[in-house]
Amino acid sequence: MRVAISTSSFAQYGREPLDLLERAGADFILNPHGRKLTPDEVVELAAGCDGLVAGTEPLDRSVLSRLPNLKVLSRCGVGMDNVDLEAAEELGVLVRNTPLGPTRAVAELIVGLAMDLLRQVTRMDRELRAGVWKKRMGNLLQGKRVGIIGMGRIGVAVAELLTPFDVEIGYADPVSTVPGYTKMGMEELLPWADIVSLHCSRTGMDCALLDRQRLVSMKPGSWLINAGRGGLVDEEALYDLLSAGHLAGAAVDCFCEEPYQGRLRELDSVILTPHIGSYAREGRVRMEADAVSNLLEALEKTK
Ligand code: 8YV
Repeated sequence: MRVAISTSSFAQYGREPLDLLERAGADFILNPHGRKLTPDEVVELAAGCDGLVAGTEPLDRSVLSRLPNLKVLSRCGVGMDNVDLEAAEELGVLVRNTPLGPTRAVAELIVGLAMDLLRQVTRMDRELRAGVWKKRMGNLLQGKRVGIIGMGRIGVAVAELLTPFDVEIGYADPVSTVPGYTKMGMEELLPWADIVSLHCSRTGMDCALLDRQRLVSMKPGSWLINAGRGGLVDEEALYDLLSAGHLAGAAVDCFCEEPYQGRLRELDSVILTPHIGSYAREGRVRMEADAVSNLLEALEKTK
């Protein structure tokens, strides 16, 4: 049995997932580039493999159809927007993901980013290193209205972690209803919230969920956090609204194009991180072990 691991970093904080593969008698090959692979690189890496432990690289029909031996695609992560699920089904490839590992890691990151935005920690750190000693006035999290878009596992974890800060929590979700928090439509939530945080998938969306019009409808002086998915936010419109001061700040962890090279890097009111929502060691180790167990369990089914 041959397994390719295309996710950009794997087993760096514990050998457990590789031990699991070895014990199952699998030959495995790791992503040699340490970055997100291109479609051709995925095909090259996974040629002849029965299983793939995948990251966020594109796994569309053109890639999957060039991997005729592939039986199982196991995402090391929760988001499935990079996988063409229809093509996988048609091609007889079983698909799995790891919904539990990233939850707490992303939720804790959101709390940190919210605090950082409100107190401008990263901005003053940058200034101080550049020789500028300037005390910027911040804001309290207490009393703020937090609007969560997408109230799945991660959205709920964010709401639970923020509740002790004495904030008001509203959420928009087309499917879930979660008792204890105020459900509202997106058009109502955006002008209402002081802080908006995105926790939904991009699957099935052709354009940004927060397009220019919706970003304009956000409350003046509010903050946006996107550690959900790149492409949920129109990055050009976000740049314009931050530059114009309509939005006070934004924290962006996921981008349309990764690695991100765009203009948001010019703005002091933005915190930028390289898609590290799930990069808390404890959660990551669990995700990797889950991804391998899911892969082995599914491969067993195909026998
Ligand atoms: C990446 C994520 O998948 O869970 C997700 O959907 O975006 C991240 O956890 C992961 O870092 C890639 O291996």
